[in-house]
Amino acid sequence: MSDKPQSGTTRRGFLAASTALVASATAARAQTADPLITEIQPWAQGLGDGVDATPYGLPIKYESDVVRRNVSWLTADVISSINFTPIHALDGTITPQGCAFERHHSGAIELRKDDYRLMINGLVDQPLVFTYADLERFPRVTRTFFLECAANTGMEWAGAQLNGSQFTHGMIHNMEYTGVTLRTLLEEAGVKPTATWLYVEGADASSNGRSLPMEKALDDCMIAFKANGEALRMEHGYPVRLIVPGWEGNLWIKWLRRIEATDAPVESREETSKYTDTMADGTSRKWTWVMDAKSVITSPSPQMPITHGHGPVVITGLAWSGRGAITGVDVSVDGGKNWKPARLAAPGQEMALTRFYFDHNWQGEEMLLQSRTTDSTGYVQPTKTQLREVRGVNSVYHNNCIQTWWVKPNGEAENVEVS
Ligand SMILES: Nc1nc2c(c(=O)[nH]1)N[C@H]1C(S)=C(S)[C@@H](COP(=O)(O)O)O[C@H]1N2
Ligand SMILES: [Mo]
Repeated sequence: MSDKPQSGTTRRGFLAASTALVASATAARAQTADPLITEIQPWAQGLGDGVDATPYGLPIKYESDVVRRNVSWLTADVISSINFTPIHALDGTITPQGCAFERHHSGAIELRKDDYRLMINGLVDQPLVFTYADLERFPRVTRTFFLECAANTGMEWAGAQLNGSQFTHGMIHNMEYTGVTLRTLLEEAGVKPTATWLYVEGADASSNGRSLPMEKALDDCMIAFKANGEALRMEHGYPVRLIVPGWEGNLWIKWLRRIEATDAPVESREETSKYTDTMADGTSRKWTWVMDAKSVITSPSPQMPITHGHGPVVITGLAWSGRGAITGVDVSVDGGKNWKPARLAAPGQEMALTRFYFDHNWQGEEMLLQSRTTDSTGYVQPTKTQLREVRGVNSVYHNNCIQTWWVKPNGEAENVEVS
């Protein structure tokens, strides 16, 4: 990053002018007399913890605010509820399991590997029951995917509502999954040609039973038993969950217990009525499984104000598409009037989160920060106005519109809408 002062301003002059702000105008300090450098600090005057202090490490106490949070008024209780990933405070693309959002219909259950069974029945040559140990013996794959709840950003349809990217966009996580392809197991059972659908359900009381088209099941679905290299956490479906890349989270059955091959969707057993999209004309559409391209600036944002004063600021965020890979992200600092391309931290991966960075020189002016992504199908993320023209304001699910953060001269940010 450039260390040069803005043209027309000397560094010294600029520093003097920005007395209200704590930090310097550049990304590094000129002072070498800092006591944190010149004096021996307490942590260098004794010994640290031994290697056995924490057999399984947790984040250091100074990071204790980087946690999942829920919004108490959103659901009646915490059993059938949802919380949010602290995406505002994370970087990179992998979501640590310990702060990856949870959505349960009847609570998270404790299921031992020894008690785990997965049944495949219905239109198959041979109904089968797999133990956990059986699953470990099939050829294995490892792939990274995002999971987004269809309700993510759902509170924002009628107006800017929640103050923080954690709450507006945090019903998402992105993990590296290890397991077996669903195709491998379906072939093992010998799925009949007449089987065009699967009915998939979990071992929890809600079962979260869902119908899944066979085409998708054979294409890229997985049965996962590891996430980010370790066992799934209880809240994410330990010991085994279904992975449905690019499709809405409710199909990703946790504590997966049964897969029934059928020749039609099993509507009567589903909560289909819950997962429909209200349109502007009052009609509803259902089975909108794919998550369209979407992006959000995670910092600066309401929970991540600019506290370091004028000068270089790293604007960063996440982009994803259920239809393919992210090919680009543009950032606007003026509410969508002008756009400039952001840097992708790495080339977009299919159906996985992509991190973007936009290096900006901020001189304390108000900003209306927006990001707009494009995916490999050529689809461009819509504005809120464009989305409302089609979907109205009475929807809950599938809100993938461009988000605006208003950054004020003092560095604080607020969730707003621009017309
Ligand atoms: N068995 C079971 N699977 C389930 C659910 C559930 O309540 N029970 N909730 C679904 C919904 S609506 C979502 S968004 C995702 C959330 O996954 P997570 O808790 O790992 O974030 O799990 C899905 N799978
Ligand atoms: Mo969901």
